[in-house]
Amino acid sequence: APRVFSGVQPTGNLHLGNYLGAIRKFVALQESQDCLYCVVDLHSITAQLVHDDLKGQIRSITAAFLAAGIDPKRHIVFNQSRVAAHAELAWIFNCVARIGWMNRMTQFKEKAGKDRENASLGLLAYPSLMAADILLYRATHVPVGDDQKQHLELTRDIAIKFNNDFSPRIAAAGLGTPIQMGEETVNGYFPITEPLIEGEATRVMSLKDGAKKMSKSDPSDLSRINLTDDAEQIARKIKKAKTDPDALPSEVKGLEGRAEADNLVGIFAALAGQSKAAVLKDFGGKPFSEFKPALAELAVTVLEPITAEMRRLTDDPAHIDAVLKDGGERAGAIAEKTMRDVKEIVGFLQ
Ligand code: AQP
Repeated sequence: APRVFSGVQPTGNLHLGNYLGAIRKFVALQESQDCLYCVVDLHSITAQLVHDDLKGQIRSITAAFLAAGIDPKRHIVFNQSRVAAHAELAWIFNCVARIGWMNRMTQFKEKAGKDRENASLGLLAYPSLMAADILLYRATHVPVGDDQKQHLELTRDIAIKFNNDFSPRIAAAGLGTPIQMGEETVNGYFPITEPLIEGEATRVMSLKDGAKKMSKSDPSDLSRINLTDDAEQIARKIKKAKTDPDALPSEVKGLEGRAEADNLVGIFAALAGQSKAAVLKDFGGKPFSEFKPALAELAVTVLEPITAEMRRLTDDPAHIDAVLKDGGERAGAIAEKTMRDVKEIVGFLQ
């Protein structure tokens, strides 16, 4: 059966990129799918070990999930470290994945920087833990931003290698199910997960540099719109966003080579639920001095109710903690069954 899994790291203020690229899609998918949404706290200590207020960050991401409209009763909302099987399956996947696969990850190269020898082993193994997050629930679909595409390919590689290497054992244990691999159907244990990277805002760029993605860790707060920003801050950041001096083009083709313009039009389109072409139909030929206030107004209209609800929820940490505890218990029950199967397949005594 189809199942959706996705995670967000509790590493700082959520921004518009996280919202449009991920969280908003989580909300849309819950109407038709069985979903697990996870605050991936184990991932958050890979790049930086010590955090000032990790508990507060975990609660804040959970509040954003709920404020955006995720229903924790119909679906599962939990924090990763509560279900020990994530780390357990990640260990097995560390032995499935090859070091070469990890060394090729662009996120590792970017986050490790020049001093690669000094990056944590966890940062290198990050995609293996991510594969465990997804495959522990045998999730078939993962909504993410474009930056996670390579990691999801690696999740598929891990599932394929596990299914192949253990193929006779999977069959002997009677644990094989038909797995769709492109045109082919094979017998395996783990599904070959499909990334869901669609729409006009799969990669929201920095407001200060159209070549860099909007990111929590950018030192300039003007580079991003945080989900905690108020109307005035949002308007100011959009006003100060980098652009070129030309008017907006009337066709999408005209955005080529104009990264900043393309980004702002893409943000408008995603917020309005329109295509870029439709946005340019309205704004083609108009200067940024006209487009920017309209974008600011739209951003405030969409984000303000979420921000207000997030604030209300974070004032009641006991409620958030109860949601995470309940979600953790339900996730744990699914995970336990998978780990029993995996231990049987690998051949551990249990
Ligand atoms: N700029 C973005 N545009 C679209 N989607 C994005 N995502 C992140 N940035 C953008 C998506 O948000 C989800 C959660 O991300 P995460 O917190 O798990 O990891 P991240 O990609 O490392 O987020 P940041 O904000 O960029 O943090 P730093 O600065 O630490 O690198 C994912 O689905 C991601 O694709």
